Amino acid sequence: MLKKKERYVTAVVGATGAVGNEMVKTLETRSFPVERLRLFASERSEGKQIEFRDTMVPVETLNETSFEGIDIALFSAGAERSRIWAPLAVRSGCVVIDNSSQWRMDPDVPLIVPEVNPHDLKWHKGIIANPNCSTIQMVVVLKPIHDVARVKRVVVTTFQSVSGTGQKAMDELLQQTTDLLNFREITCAVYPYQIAFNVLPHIDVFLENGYTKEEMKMVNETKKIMGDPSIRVTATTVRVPVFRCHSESLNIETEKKLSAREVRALLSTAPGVIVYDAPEKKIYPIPIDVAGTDETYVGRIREDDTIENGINMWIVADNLRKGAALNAVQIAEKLIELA
Ligand code: NAP
Ligand code: 12T
Repeated sequence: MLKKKERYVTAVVGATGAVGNEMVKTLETRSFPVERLRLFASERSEGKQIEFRDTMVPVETLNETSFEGIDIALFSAGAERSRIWAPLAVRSGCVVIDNSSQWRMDPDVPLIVPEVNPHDLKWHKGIIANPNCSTIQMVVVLKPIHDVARVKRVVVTTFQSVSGTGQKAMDELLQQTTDLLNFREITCAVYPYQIAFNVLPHIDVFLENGYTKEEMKMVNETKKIMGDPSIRVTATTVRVPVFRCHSESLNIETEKKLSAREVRALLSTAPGVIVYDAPEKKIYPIPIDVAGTDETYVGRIREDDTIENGINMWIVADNLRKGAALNAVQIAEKLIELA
């Protein structure tokens, strides 16, 4: 329960990681009302400092008293750390916005995308979950369509960048690429196979049903965020040798018929969405253009005439921003608005 204040003592847990680093930048660029910034990471980062608003902030390690006096903590240090430390932070009077998969499907934890279900913030009990990156960009686009035409089923295939896995995966893609171009042997540590010049139909771990955990996050999180368990989603999630931005091919079946033109009009006024769709001018979203932006870009909007009411589209968003850091900061901004 956040109390209204002028400024908030704000923490980033996992501040040295790919997402945490983006969180610090996002707090700065959005002029978030930070009273004091506290940064946490593992013992490996002891002694490090990170720049925030022209000052160097030391990186601390976590202990039982770390969260005393902190109003808002953005967690991005893995599910295990969130499982252990988020409840403790809440007991210290802190509101936790958690980027890991630990609490997302917990019925006591709201799973929030501010453009889609800000109303669910009302029932939080201290922890608020940030959805999976691939799910966030998809629901931002599905919501306005669902509101007018009811989405019955979605078939999604993702093309996910390595930054989704973290800093080590970005290093691995760069290292493998330079090694291959210099005729050197490569090593695989983060991914099971070479990721440079390759494509892997495997994100997160495989489950009993033959799907990956990433695919099932898209299925289950979409229903929870949209507040409609009847929406059927089937996903194939694929890792591609791209540093930043996830792309997705969506096939959407609606109850009510929508033309491609109507979908284009609908999405062009939707919050957080930019329609970038003029195939005759070779205009469609691509990761290198979308990297560093805040919106979900939509192109290739066209009717699927193999089913009654079907639409195909291609969407791209920056997974470290809207897929992670930005969405978390937007949740914090909404909380402040409601405080
Ligand atoms: P990353 O680059 O590997 O960074 C991990 C961060 O966690 C680092 O700051 C690391 O600190 C810290 N950490 C590790 N062990 C710790 C410990 N014992 N105590 C405190 N801090 C510890 O990974 P990332 O890509 O930023 O992802 C981090 C988290 O965000 C994961 O939970 C991931 O699932 C989640 N995530 C969510 C989305 C999403 O879909 N919304 C997208 C990407 C990631 P050191 O530098 O000291 O090791
Ligand atoms: N394995 O937060 O590897 O559920 O791209 C996000 C991204 C888990 C998550 C990835 C992952 C998550 C990845």
